[in-house]
This record gives sequence, structure tokens and C-alpha cells, in this order.
Amino acid sequence: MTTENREQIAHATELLADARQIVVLTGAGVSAESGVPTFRGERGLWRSYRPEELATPEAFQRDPALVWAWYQWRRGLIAQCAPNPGHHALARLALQRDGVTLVTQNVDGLHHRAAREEASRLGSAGPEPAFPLEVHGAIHRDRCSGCSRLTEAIPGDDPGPPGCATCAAQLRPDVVWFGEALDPDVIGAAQQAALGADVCLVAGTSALVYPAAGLPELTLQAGGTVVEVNLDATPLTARATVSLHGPSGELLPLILGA
Ligand code: BJW
Ligand code: ZN
Repeated sequence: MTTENREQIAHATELLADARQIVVLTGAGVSAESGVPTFRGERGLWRSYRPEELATPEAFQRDPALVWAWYQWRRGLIAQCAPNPGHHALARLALQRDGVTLVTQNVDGLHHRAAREEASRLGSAGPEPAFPLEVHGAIHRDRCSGCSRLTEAIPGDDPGPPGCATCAAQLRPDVVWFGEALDPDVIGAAQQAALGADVCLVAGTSALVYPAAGLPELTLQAGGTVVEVNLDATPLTARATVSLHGPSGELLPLILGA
């Protein structure tokens, strides 16, 4: 590691240690080291389709079997993945400190799993930690497109989306597609946390997809600072007080001293 990197890490650690309120925004990059493919970039492709072509209500209407197959493939893949040291460092931060709000765009549930594992390691017998805020939903759930009933997704190679047991309408994954509104309670809570944060720690997101990408901007507008962790530069890099370039599974534990 270069001296410059070491200084940047120390600076990030200091900003976070001095903060009263912290909001963390994560994206697909934090799960990349767990083996979950990202959306954009060369490893982010699925059979030559781009997310913009599959993660839309129009794609599901046009070809439900194709979109369903993509989700079943991803569900199978995610089932074989485990949280990495980045997820664990964030889970410990949120469990051990007050004033931390963890917001994720990821639908893979790995933050939840890391939190459960850390909570049991720390010996807390309480209920499952109430984080993160999953602003784009959760891939392990299905939602009925008719009656909105939520069910646990069942893995398998069904030829297309199954029907709802209650109303027979088509099931769909409980995720947010392009052009769909995010749950106003969930994104609203994330926006409040971003506005009240002294530091917004942004990790592993291309910071392109709104409204989630607007969360660090809210912290900046309210006078807070941004710390970014990403392999590459993003549209946010120029406005970050500290921008660390490298794998989040290595950098987050270093920054968070975990
Ligand atoms: C590492 C790493 C390692 C790799 N360590 N780093 C302006 C213009 C045009 C359109 C819009 C606009 N403003 C808003 C919109 C619409 C649209 C949008 O933002 N489009 C943009 C692309 C321009 N937004 C929406 O449609 C949203 N809804 C909405 O606006 O509703 C309005 C409305 C209101 C009222 C009624 C109705 C409507 C919804 C967005 C939903 C996004 N959904 C998806 C799919 C979720 C389900 C699924 O998983 O299948 O969410 S798309 C996909 O992108 C997914 C992700 O959560 C999201 C963000 O991606 P992310 O996480 O940043 O991943 P990548 O792959 O892009 O980046 C990975 C990063 O990690 C890279 O930077 C790497 O360098 C880095 N990395 N390995 C550290 N080891
Ligand atoms: Zn139904």
C-alpha cells in the first residue's frame, strides 16, 4: 500500500470517528468479492442483456419467461454466496455504534446475513437487526402483481413466473425495476438519514441510478462530507472529501478498524 493510500485511509477513519450521524450507501460492488455479479462493467452482463433491458416492467410484460429465468439464475447464484469482510465490517459498525443508517441498493440480502452473523457473534440475543434499508427490494421474495402478497421465492427452473396462490395473478420478484417508484417509506427514511448525516460513506456503487444516487448529494447539501470506496472513479469522486480506490472487502475493514 502506498503512503498516500495510508493517509487517505487514516483521514477516512478520522472523519467517521468524529461523525455523530453516519449514513452508508452501498451498491453491487460491495458484493462483487462475494461472487455476486455487478450490473455494469465487463463482469456485469448476463447472456448479452443489459440490466436496462431486463429490470423493467416492459421487459416483464414482453417476455415474462426471460425475465423470470434471469431472476431464478441470480437467485441460485446468490444462494451460493456469503457475506465478505466488507459486509461484516459495516454490520459491526451499525451494531456497535449509535447514529448509523445503512442503506443498500443491493437486493442480495448479504448485509442482513452479515448482521445476523455479527449479532450472534457479539452475543446479542435480541431480534434480527433492523437494517439495512433495502431501497431496491429483496430478490429472495416474490410479490404478487395482482394482490401484492409477499412470499418467499422458490428456486427452480420453472418455465415462467408462477401464479399467486391467493388470486392467481403472476408473481414477480419483490424488487424495484426502472421506471417504478421506490417504497416511499424506505427511500424517505434513507433521505432523512442522508440529510442528517455528518458523513455519507458510499461503497461499491456507480452512483448512476436515481433516486439512490442522490443520497450523498443530500448529505453534501446539508454540509456533510462524502467518503467514497470504489475500484474506479464515479460521478461522485470529484465531490468526495476522501476517495479510496480498491476492493471494498479490503478497504472497509481498514477504514472501520474492524
Ligand atoms: C467495486 C468492486 C469492489 C466493483 N470494491 N467497488 C435521469 C435521466 C434518465 C432517467 C432517470 C433520471 N433520473 C431518474 C431516472 C430513472 C431511473 C434512473 O436513475 N436511471 C439512470 C440509469 C439514469 N431510476 C428509476 O427508474 C428509479 N425509479 C424512479 O425514478 O421512479 C420514479 C417514479 C416515481 C413515481 C412513480 C413512478 C416512478 C428506479 C431504479 C431501480 C433500479 N433497479 C435496479 C434493479 C434492481 C432489481 C435487480 O437487482 O434486479 O437496481 S437497476 C440496478 O442498478 C440495480 C442496482 O441497485 C442499481 C445501481 O447499480 P450499482 O449498485 O451502482 O451497481 P453497478 O454495477 O452500476 O456499479 C458497481 C460499482 O461497484 C462500480 O462503480 C464498480 O467500479 C464498483 N465495484 N467491484 C469496490 N470489489
Ligand atoms: Zn395475488
